[in-house]
Amino acid sequence: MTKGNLFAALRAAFPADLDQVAIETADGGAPLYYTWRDLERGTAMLANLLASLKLPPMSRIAVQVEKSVEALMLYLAVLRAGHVYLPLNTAYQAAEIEYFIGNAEPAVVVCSPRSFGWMSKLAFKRRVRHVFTLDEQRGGTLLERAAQQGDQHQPVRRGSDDLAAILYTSGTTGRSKGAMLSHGNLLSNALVLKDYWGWKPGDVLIHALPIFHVHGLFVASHGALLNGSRMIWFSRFDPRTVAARLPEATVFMGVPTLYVRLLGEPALTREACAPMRLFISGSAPLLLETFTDWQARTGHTILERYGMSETVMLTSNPETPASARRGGTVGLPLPGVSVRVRDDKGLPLANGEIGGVEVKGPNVFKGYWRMPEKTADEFTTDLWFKTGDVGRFDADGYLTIVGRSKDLIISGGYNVYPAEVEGYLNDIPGVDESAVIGVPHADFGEAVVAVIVPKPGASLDERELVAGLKGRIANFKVPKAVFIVPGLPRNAMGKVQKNLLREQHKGLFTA
Ligand code: MLC
Ligand code: AMP
Repeated sequence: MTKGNLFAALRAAFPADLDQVAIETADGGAPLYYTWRDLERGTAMLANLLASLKLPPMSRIAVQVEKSVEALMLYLAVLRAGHVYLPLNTAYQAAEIEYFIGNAEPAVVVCSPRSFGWMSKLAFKRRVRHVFTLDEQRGGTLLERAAQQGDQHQPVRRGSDDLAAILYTSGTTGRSKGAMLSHGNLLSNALVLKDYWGWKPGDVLIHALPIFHVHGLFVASHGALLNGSRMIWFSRFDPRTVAARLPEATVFMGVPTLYVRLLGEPALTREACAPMRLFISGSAPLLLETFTDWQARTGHTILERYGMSETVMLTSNPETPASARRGGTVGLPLPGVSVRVRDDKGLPLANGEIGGVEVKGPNVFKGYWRMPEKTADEFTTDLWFKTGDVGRFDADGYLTIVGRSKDLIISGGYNVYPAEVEGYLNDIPGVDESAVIGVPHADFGEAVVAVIVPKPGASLDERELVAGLKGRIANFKVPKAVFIVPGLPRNAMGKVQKNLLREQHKGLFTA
């Protein structure tokens, strides 16, 4: 079953009655209803457009567009046509995009019409032959061209090891790495989750996450598609409108920030949540406080699971019984996925002991795009992937993530690598050095904070520093606070003691 094109497996799960509604938009204004037949025809036309371009097999199709049902169809069409999908966060700025295009060498770029000027310039410079546009209102050249194509298309044959998508994840040092995920990686994980989370006939998913990362693109979309389930589709998360639609849904997936914001919504009541079957959280640690507040307020126990771009989902709390879901833990390894905890020397640790989390299984990616050395660094000699997360198992096999060995901040479910932000800060005239840290934040979980040392004689202004970064890097990486200091604390080896800075600033955003 895990053999072959992922699109074909998703298509096989469409309901027999293709005229049922598959996706309903819910952003205010008149809703749009997309039937399963619309998905079938729309993805065929887009796949035919890609086929008409006569691209080499498994070309990369890089996409930076606002969330829309057509953007989801584009993803499915890329799979259907046998090419490789490369989604890009809409927050990324030109300098960040230039790197991805240079590294991935896509054959096609799809961007929003308002980015076409700069995007086409840098794409053509990198010899990308085709740049299309797509906006949230079904406008742009992509759909104009697809409208001229036939609506029948035979999915291209693909093996389970063939690449389906490349997801860029930042590196602890240096540049982002493209995690290569195969059709088999994605399908095996989707099938396991369908079973493990007990997807049922009649389930309805509220889809309110972005579709350029694992959570919204794979876990949520594949889950609904593979179950032939209707989606209520929000192009952006708004707690008020999402809470208003809960009575019509059965499954919701969110990063912890979404749960925190929903708890601030008076319409989130036990009655509103009565038809709901499952609330799933992941991408960042869910505070125990949010877990228990949610239980008290809605009567539902959030199911927390753990995953990453390189491995899709690794562990999950059980769907049934709800009482087996343990707050503060990420649950048990998924069926077919092996997870172990080892110490720095690679020795296995007993339950209760804290060490590096490693994983093996059909979900684990094929390596980093054109970076064999980096790939080798991230695997043990016996070929387990080192997640960079630190955790412990308890006696019942539940995993708790207690920290990260990678210097990573997760803010509202987005990853920020301090080294990357420090690099941009250090390039600003007058900056001698900088230390970027994550501190607790009531809404985003963690917030990015920068501590900066000016060059002798230079005068720096916090607001100008922030303004200088905006437009150069994605907004979620821009520090929420900046401190200018005469020097950074260092240990005897000369290493910056970020733990002291974290301690000093830990109360900034939690009051
Ligand atoms: C927006 N901002 C953020 C931010 N999102 N800053 C830090 N962290 C974030 N996550 C910026 C905005 O640009 C704005 O800046 C200011 O913060 C306030 O924005 P907002 O209006 O409050 O943000 P909003 O647009 O509502 O977005 C918040 C959010 C969004 C939580 C809805 O960040 C989001 O959708 N997060 C989900 C991310 C996700 O899907 N992760 C899954 C990764 S997959 P300014 O300067 O304009 O004021 C993965 C694997 C796995 O990790 O296990 O799933
Ligand atoms: P990404 O590279 O964007 O896929 O982010 C993956 C990282 O998110 C993991 O390595 C973890 O550090 C973190 N993560 C995902 N889910 C959880 C969770 N439930 N609890 C704690 N951390 C998580």
